Amino acid sequence: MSSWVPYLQLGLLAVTFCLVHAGYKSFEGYKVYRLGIKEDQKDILGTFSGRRGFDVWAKKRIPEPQWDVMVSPALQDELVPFLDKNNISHDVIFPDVGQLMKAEKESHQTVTARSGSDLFKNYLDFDSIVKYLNSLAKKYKDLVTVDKIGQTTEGRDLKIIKISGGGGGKNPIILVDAGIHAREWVAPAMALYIINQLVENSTNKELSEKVDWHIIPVLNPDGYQYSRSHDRMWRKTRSKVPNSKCRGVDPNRNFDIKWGAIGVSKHPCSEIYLGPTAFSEPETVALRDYALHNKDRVKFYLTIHSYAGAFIYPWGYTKESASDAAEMKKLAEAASAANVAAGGSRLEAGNCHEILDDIASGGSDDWMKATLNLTYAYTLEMPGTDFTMPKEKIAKLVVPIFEAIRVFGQHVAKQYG
Ligand code: 0X9
Ligand code: ZN
Repeated sequence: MSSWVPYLQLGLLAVTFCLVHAGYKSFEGYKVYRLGIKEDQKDILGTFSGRRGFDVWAKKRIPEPQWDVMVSPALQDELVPFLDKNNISHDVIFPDVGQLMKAEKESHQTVTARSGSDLFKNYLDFDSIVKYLNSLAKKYKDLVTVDKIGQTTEGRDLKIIKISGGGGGKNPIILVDAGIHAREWVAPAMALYIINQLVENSTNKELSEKVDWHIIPVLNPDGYQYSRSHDRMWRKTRSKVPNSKCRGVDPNRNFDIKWGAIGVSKHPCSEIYLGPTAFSEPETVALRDYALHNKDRVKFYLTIHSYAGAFIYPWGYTKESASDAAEMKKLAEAASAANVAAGGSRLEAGNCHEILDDIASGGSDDWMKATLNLTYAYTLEMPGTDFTMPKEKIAKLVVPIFEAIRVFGQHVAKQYG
């Protein structure tokens, strides 16, 4: 056998390996720490926020103030002694994010939904989601319309599904979006289940008789697809940022409500980069214009995220609650109770500071409430332990939460219908 054959074999092996793993960020050696943060320690840790390799996955105030932070191998050696020196408690909750990603990737195959029940067995890619919406429009012509509200940076259509069982275009609108943050995959799954139940389950017919539901199941499809193909932890849009090698803007820091005031980063490489200007992103512009266009009819706004397990209401840019917070809290508690009664885990209800122990300006919830003068604007943070919720658990989560959504629908019908 000639001596170059083993090299050729090795080369082929390397090419195969590269093709299989081409461009998919491995996250090998990345760890997730759960930090116990006291009020006076937040500023100290501020020096790390916005740095490359320091990615806050979630903050929670209840039961104890805590931050879940993914840290790159390079930063771990710097961070751990820093935490010890400043008496900040830290537990490793995921010792190797690479393993987490691998396990998830193996279990998620791209699927095309053929029927309603396929929907919740996996996380659908954006094309399959659009196909499902179009199939509903074709099958339920009197109930469903599918439209586009704009186009993303990469040229994808931003799809909206409108579900209306009456009212001749005059009913109050419940406006729902999901997937503004790319990696929060269970959020579009929740939106799809809401759509499925409103359209395909005839026992829910009355929910769309006095109320129209306008739902954008994936508000950031460029990011969503990128998180499926390249970087599972991608959060932002995929726009080019002037004078930076990093891409993307956090769309939930990009709305023109106290834009840039707090809880944002001006660094384009940060996960919470606010963008070069307010409404710099085609995705936030599309939602803004759609809402303004329907200003008189939109009475309720819900934006779906993960994974703090709560209903959050404005304001998000200050520790203060909106003046009508009592109404928002009461309704959210009723919705939460319905979820629990159906077997779901408790969803807390409170303002951003109360729930997340954190505030941030430029969010869609605050903008909607202030601009459309709404009483009800909520962020639903789906429950979970991280972004890689096993696909087998989707149904167990979304089915009871639909009962919370039902409470919202019934309330809007009663109050505005
Ligand atoms: O920080 C956010 O954008 C949301 N949490 S997440 O972990 N999904 O990123 C919370 C948004 C709460 N609302 C405002 N801050 N306006
Ligand atoms: Zn989010």
